[in-house]
Amino acid sequence: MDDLLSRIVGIAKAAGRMMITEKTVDIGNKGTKENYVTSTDLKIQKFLRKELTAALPDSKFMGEEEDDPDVPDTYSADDLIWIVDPIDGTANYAHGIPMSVTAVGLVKGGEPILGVVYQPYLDEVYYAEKGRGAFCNGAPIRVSDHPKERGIVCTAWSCYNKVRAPLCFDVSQSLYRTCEDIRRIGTAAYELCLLSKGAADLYFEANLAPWDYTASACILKEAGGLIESQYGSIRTDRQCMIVAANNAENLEYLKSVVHGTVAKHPEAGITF
Ligand code: LIP
Repeated sequence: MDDLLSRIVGIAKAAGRMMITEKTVDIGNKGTKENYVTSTDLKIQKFLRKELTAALPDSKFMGEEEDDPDVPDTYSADDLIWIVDPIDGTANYAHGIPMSVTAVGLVKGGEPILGVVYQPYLDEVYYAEKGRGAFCNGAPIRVSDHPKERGIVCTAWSCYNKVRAPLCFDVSQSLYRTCEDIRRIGTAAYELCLLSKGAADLYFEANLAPWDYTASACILKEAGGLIESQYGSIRTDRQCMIVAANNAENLEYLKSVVHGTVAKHPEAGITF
């Protein structure tokens, strides 16, 4: 692990530990009742912005809880941009379910080149740099070789935009007939790390923000997994539908199910 990655792992762990150490947490909502933001989100994000931009002085910062979280037009493709979710799984955190992570991704030219995801309740830190492998707590990790019939599917049902819920439930029903089982864990960043270590095998979500998947996309690719969006490759400058799998055969199967189901749900507003 080189000095920069080691420093970022330390920063992500210090940030994630705040989920456990914060004793007074103010819980608010943004947009819908399902979309929480807490005082801990804001505290972690402030800490990450300070520490990450200090680690790479010329870098830019995009965090979920920024006033204007989208990538500002002033960011050029060559910029190094931190794409950060201070708490991924905020609803779990707000409800006292010990399943949320801090996710830190770094992109250059729109491509993830570094990813760190820390799950403080299990003290698990997943990390990768482009071209240098993926790890969990220092041990190399790799996707499974499970066929789809043994596949554990991680997914969600669009709780922030329930117009898309029928699409999501139909995708789940189709996958459930073939795959082994389904898990809805509530943090995309962590679920994609489960694929990276071979504990899960396929992933679908109708709409995610770049901070939900950027860090984990780097980790998953380095672990031998595949991740795409409706645009083909994932985009880090806009929200995406995300499909991911442990191998090409299972990704093609997943895409065939998703594409066929999307065609039956024009109300979801997803186009390829
Ligand atoms: C969450 C995702 C999760 C998704 C939720 C939400 P947040 O991110 O990680 O997979 O189903 O709707 O988007 O809002 O907790 O950072």
